[in-house]
Amino acid sequence: MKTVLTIAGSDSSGGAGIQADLKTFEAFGVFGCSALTVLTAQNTKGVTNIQEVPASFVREQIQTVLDDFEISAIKIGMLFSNEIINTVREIIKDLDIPIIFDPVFISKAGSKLLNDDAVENLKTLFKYSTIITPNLYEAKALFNYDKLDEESIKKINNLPCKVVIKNDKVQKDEKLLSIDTLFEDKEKKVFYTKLIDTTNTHGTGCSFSSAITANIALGKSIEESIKISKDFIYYAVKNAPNIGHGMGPIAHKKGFECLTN
Ligand code: PXL
Repeated sequence: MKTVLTIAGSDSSGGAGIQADLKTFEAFGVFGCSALTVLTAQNTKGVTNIQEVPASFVREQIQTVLDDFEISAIKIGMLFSNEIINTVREIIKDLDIPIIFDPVFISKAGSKLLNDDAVENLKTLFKYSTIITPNLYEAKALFNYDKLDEESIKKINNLPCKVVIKNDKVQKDEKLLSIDTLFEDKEKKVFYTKLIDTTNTHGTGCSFSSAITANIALGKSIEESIKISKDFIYYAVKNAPNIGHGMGPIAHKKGFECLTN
C-alpha cells in the first residue's frame, strides 16, 4: 500500500489540517502518517487558541516515520513559526520524495495560521518542493500575484517549483466557476468546476493539497492529480454534512465515492 506523510497542524473541529489530510488519504486508499506541528482549538467559526509542538518533537515525529516507512509523497501544511519551518527544511532538504507544500497563512474563517515574522521564511522551502498550492490570498502575499500582471506571472514561472493557485472565481456565460491555475514548465493550465454557493468550505484547501499528494503517490502526473483533486473537492463540498454554525466541513468519503461513480 502506498504510504504518505503529512506535516501539519491539528484542527479540533476535524475539518481541516491533519484531520482533513488523513480523511483524504483514507478516501483515496493511501496510508497516511502524520507529524503534528501545532494543536489548534478550533470550530467552524474560528481558531480560539494555538499550541505549538516543540520543534525537536516535530523533528522526531518526522524522522521516526521516515525511519520505518517507504514514504511515496509528503504534504506540508501549517508550520506556524520560524523554528518549525527551519526544522522541516533541515529534514526535507536531503530527501528525494515528492513534496506538496501548502503555504498556509489564514483559515477560511479568517484566523491567522502563521506568525507575521515567518512569511519570508516559508519561501525557503520552495526549492525543496515539487509543487506549492497557495490560495489567491497567499499568492498575493507571497509574490504579489495578479493574474493580469505579466511581471508577477514571470516571477511565478521562475520559481524552483510548480505552482497551483487555488480559489479564483470567474463568471462565464452567466455561470460562476471556481478556478485553479497551474504554472508548470512556464505554461499555464486552468482547471475549473462550477462554483457551489455554500459556506461549507472549511478544509477545502488542506484537502485539495492532500488529494494531490495521494494521487502523486499513486503515480499520477501533476496535471492529472490536480484535475482529480479539483473534482474531488467539488463533490466533497456538494455533499457536505452541513454541521456546525460557521464554515462547515466537507464530506471526504462521499466526495471520493461521487468522483469514482
Ligand atoms: O486551511 C488551512 C488550515 C491548515 N491547518 C490547520 C487549519 C487550517 C484551517 O483552518 O486549522 C490546522
